Amino acid sequence: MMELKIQLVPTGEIILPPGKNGESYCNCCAKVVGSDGVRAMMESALTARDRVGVQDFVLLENHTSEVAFIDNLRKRFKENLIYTYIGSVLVSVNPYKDLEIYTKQHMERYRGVNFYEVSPHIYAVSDNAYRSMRTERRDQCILISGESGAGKTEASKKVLQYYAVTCPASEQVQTVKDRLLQSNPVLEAFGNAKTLRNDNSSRFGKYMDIQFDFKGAPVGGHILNYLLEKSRVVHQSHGERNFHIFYQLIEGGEEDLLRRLGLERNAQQYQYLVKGNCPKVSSINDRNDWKVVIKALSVIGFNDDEVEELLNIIASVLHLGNIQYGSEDGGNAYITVDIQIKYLARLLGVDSSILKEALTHKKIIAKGEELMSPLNQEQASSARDALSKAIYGRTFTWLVNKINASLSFKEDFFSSKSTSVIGLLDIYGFEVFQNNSFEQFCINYCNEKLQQLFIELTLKSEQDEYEAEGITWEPVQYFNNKIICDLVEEKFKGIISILDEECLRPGDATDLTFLEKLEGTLGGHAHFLTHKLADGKTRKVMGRDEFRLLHYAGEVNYNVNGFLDKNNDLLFRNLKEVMCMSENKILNQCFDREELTDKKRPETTATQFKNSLAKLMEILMSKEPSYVRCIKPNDAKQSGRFDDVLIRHQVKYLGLMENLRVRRAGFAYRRRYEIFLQRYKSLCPDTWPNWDGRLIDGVSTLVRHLGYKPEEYKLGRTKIFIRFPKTLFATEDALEVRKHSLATKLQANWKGYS
Ligand code: AD9
Ligand code: MG
Repeated sequence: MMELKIQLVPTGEIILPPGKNGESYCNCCAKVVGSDGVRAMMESALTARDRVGVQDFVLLENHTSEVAFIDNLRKRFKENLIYTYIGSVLVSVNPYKDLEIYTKQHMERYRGVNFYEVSPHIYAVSDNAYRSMRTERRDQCILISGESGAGKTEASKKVLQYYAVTCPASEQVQTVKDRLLQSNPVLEAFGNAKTLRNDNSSRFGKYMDIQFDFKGAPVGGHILNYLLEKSRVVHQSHGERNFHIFYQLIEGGEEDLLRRLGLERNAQQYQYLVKGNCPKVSSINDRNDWKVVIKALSVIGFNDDEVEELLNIIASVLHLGNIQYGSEDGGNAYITVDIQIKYLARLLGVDSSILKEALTHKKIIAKGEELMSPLNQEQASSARDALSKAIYGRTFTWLVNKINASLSFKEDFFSSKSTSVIGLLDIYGFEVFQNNSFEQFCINYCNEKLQQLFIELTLKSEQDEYEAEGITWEPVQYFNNKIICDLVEEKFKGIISILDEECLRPGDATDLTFLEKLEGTLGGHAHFLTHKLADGKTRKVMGRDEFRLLHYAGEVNYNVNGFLDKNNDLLFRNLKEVMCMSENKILNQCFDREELTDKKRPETTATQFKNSLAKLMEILMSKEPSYVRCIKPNDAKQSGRFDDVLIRHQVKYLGLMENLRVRRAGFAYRRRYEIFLQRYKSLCPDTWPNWDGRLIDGVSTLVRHLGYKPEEYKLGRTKIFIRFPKTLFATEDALEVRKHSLATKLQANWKGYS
């Protein structure tokens, strides 16, 4: 006889294979040992665990080791187990292939089931947030972060799908669900594009509230959008594309439609689509996507006229891009060919001669008189591009508003009131390119803010929990990136303030004077560098038109060219006037006449963004957060490739090791009394089959029976806190052994009958 000890992943991810008959028996379960029997069974269990790793990092034996952390992530990734927890935080590694883990059966498996009782999944996070919202009546939010291409947008879609499938639905609710789901392809068509990092990169930030009624049915939604990367409309870097909708229209639009819009079925014909030299992407089927988008627009409630006007605008942007300027002898710009003007006048419903003049002149008001001052070729081109960006950007905002109107909760439509919300945040991820500009600066600043929120909320909530449960705790040291947020956003001294100051300064302000000001004010800051070294020498690796920020996620060099223009985001007055006259109903709503009489200077782009982020932080702080931390496994967008260096970098900057340390610093595991008792009560004769007394007393009796030492656990007000994973492992082992022994007895009895 021999004693065997089985180590299993808690939650029973491993299913033991049946053993065969043999000569000797295990003393704990009377099962066969010696031949293939129990030994094979044990080995299989052990190797399975060794193969798939632990499903919660807090259970790692060596929890301070980054190597062990990445090892665990790799093991699981190789087994297509892309999800792992750090406590309640979900870590997700992009598989870059379709896995069979998002079926309706999978959804059912997670529905109403406790977080730790099933293997980690985005559905578990979704379900947990949903149940917390319902039982605790508290608004929730799911914050999805990670760098570009890590899988945030996909994760947010999975959450939405989960609610659409699992939440109760009446006919009206079904309409809301359909609209919620269909808002995605529409917003992606207009707001996503192929970048070097991601073939479907979100070029705008999105926060979506899903509203639920008291029965837990989704009854409405609301989207907040953040800073669309408008510059992409007129320019793309090599290997990148413009927004998907342009290619979808050209590839998928019916012949009649293209004829009416004056478009050819060839993206190479359009200046705004050729800059990146990348009209086709193997992972994208523009023609199919076009069908999906048109159908989605109708589900959301767009009527035919609205779709027509929307497409007129998209086609107009392409025509605008093809307007070519020549230079007259005096240097004034003129439009070489009139064909685009003709189309534009028709599609936008504007007067062609007024439009033509507005595209070559600037209106100046001097001493109360209006003067038309001619533009040179370069000025005219940038005025044209500014118009294209304004038209596209405002149409995008209109689109979001229109979707919001269709999703808005209609009280008289439903018999109940909307009670609580779950917010979903999917925002552009941290980005570093060869050449980084104003857009990357804003995107990365946004990621700094989200990281700060993560730090504050995870540490704070941990602390709050100990406090609420009356447990003392040792705080853990962590890098607080507030210093970088301040560097960007502080009043007077921050980068945005300095940029605004240069934008407002009349006269000779340029991108380079802005850089000089930055150097003057911020030189010496621990997270800011330029080519100038403190001893007056030059840092060779940096250009004279760059500054470098040492972000929490890594170093990024920003080229200042275009910062002032992009921040000012100016559109000449006469172009605005033409748009206000447009007969296109969408543009009519986008360009308001009041804007022409408003004397106040509009807020700069960066300041608007800063303020909208501050509001977003307030919204998120008011809700109970769940976190999904997405990791990109390689830069080649390939399945099966796990690039250690790239992943180590992400683990570092996402603060996952710190997160784990915090989670482990006090107690590795915590469970509510009722759940703990329910799971393990069979291990103690006093608590099995039922415990009649107070829950805390039942748990206390149980753990004393199991031999827990006082230093191994603490009893809070509603939960047991277990300090070391090995304690929980041992309990899980005992449970497995008991299940195993029961099964063997049953089998023996059954054999006796047969
Ligand atoms: V960005 O910051 O918007 O540039 P995301 O949103 O983090 O980025 P996205 O969700 O778009 O990345 O994922 C990139 C691609 O990875 C997707 O287009 C899919 O092809 C692939 N992906 C991501 N997650 C999954 C998944 N769970 N299963 C299969 C996935 N493929
Ligand atoms: Mg995305």
